[in-house]
Amino acid sequence: MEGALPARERVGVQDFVLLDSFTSETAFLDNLRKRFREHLIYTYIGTLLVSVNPYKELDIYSVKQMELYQGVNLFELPPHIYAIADNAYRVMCTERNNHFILISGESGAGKTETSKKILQYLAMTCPTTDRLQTVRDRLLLSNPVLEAFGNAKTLRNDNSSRFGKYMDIQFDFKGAPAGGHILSFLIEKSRVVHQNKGERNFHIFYQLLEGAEDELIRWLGLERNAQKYSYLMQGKCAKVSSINDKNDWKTVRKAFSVINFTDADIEHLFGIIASVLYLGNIQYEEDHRGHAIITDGAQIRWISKLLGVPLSILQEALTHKKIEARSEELLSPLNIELSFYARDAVAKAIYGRTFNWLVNKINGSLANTEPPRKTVIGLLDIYGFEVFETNGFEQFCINYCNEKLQQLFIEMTLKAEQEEYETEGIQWEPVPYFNNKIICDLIEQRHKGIISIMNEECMRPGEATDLSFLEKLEEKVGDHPYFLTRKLADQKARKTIDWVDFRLLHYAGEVTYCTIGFLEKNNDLLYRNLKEVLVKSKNYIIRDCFHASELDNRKRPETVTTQFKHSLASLMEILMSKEPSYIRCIKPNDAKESGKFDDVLVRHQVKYMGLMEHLRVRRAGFAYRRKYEVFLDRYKSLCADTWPKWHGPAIKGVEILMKSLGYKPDEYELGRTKLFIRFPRTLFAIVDAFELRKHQLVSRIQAKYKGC
Ligand code: AD9
Ligand code: MG
Repeated sequence: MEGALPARERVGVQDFVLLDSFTSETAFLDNLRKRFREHLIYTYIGTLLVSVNPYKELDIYSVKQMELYQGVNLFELPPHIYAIADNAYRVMCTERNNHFILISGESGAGKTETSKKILQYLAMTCPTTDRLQTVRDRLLLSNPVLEAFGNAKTLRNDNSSRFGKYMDIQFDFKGAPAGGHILSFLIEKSRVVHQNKGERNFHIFYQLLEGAEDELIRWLGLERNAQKYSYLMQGKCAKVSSINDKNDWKTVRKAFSVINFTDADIEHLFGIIASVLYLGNIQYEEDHRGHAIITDGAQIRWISKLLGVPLSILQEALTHKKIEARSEELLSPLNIELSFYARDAVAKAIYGRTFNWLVNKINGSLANTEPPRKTVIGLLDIYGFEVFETNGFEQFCINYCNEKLQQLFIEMTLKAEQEEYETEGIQWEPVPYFNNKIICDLIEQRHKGIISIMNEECMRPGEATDLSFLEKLEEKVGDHPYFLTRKLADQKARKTIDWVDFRLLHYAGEVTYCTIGFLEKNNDLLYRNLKEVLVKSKNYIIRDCFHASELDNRKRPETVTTQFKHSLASLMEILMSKEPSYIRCIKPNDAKESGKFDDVLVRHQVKYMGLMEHLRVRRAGFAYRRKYEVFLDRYKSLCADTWPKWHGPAIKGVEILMKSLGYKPDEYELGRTKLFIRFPRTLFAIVDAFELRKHQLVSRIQAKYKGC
């Protein structure tokens, strides 16, 4: 616990609400820096937790620490993610409602680490039985598997999540983890065939080559040297000092057995992974007519074996395209460029769909077979906002996703909170804030947004190009204050944008996107004859992933951004129906160095995350609110006048109850339908004692009956 003044000067305050000059950004930053220097990486703003990535192992995640935070009121111990997790868990158990923990921050800020530690905390501290132990292990071990297949080294983060993940941990009525469910969002498939300099493909490829048993490597016909595989060497950095692929392979292998993967599953799964590597090594040459032919048959023979598809048909599909002319189907030979396109498209498609298969398989092993009475804690860990020297379609999707989460945060905290004070008739001085809805609309609005414009261009195959898309953008959203292209920049005498680029002013900063590849990636087409080959594959994972129904030409598949937009919209709905906790992760420097606190970088994040505004609302507002009836029902036993039943109006009963609990009039407000408490610490302390007494009583009764 932090002591009096000298300590406060050294280590700052553990809740920003307690800062003397709480409106000053500099004071906020000073406090964060002071604490960071003392390895105190967590600080509250009320019930929101701010976390600064230490970039080094701290001794604050031990089992002892976990025990310390168990069942303890949020404000009694130094701020910690365990306190947030424990609080969500306890409220879930006592109020029987669903929760989610939103972990946000830019790439490398520490979201994935945080989400893993929270899962560990919940798995370790919740009650369990032998049967549930398996569920617990599966929940924990789903992480290394998904990270192996869905994370990669980028310039921002050596273990960057390249997919979005929302995981529900389901609890039974006793509060024991009884199952789970994972939703994954848009994996960055393009990484399979291309990586920028200094980046890697997904971890699993390197883990397989480094760590797999000789027998498996031989069966797959692979060589251990990553340099041999074109898809692994685009970024020229197969080895990363912070990553131990060999050890990680062992973890993944163990996880597979716990998640109930059979030997056949493993063979088929790695048959696909190896096929991707072979695809990347396929080279073409031109025959005398300018048609592509495959240079060396070795790779394709392996693919044919591992995917269980006839060699000749596969060969044909990788060098031809099927065209439907009237009622006839014709095979038209491809040139070299289009053959490479077809090759990469298969590699991306089989990897992307295998990833989804993996998520489904894990979900199968986490499925809860208990009766339905259960509550959940959802953990959201997505790819963070990112900016590189060149930003493409992938960054556009990732940053759009981050805009949506920022919007959710604003909606559920700043906006909803202030609106509630107004509707409840509580005296309130509005706190202004930047609402990024305007940027979300620019991207996703029907008919007028960037996604709609992109989709329209995708409907004009053969005519539309990335440049015509850019022109349409200029025409339709050119005058939007958060959008800029060179043409428009020229008019404003700013020429820093290239002619193929457009720029968005995101909530987290400006990003210049290069339009090259946007339409192709949005369409995500796979030639029909390639699909036909895959549908007939003897590899059952591939067969599960490619259905014959896709061959029906009349059905136009949804574009990638449309699917993404819909899945984000349903995620928002899922989250909005639950009680939130927030963890805002901050990246202290761009060099991934421990102990370095870059003031400019941190200040920027504090600003764009709306932390100052959040602090202002928290400081002036009320941390706790409940409908009178709910509050009374829950706490009536704490006061003789309201127990066992209160007969008058609920508001009156609450007033009496609050007085009897020793609350002063300025510590709470009575709204139209709800009670608002500024700092509910006293209440929590009393309730904790009350819960403990209740728990002891129940245990005693149970013990008594057990003895009968
Ligand atoms: V991205 O959006 O997926 O690119 P994240 O998930 O925000 O990003 P991640 O959790 O992967 O970042 O953290 C990046 C690295 O910072 C980790 O690999 C660790 O080396 C380091 N890190 C993050 N949090 C902690 C921590 N609490 N303690 C020690 C940490 N190291
Ligand atoms: Mg991550």
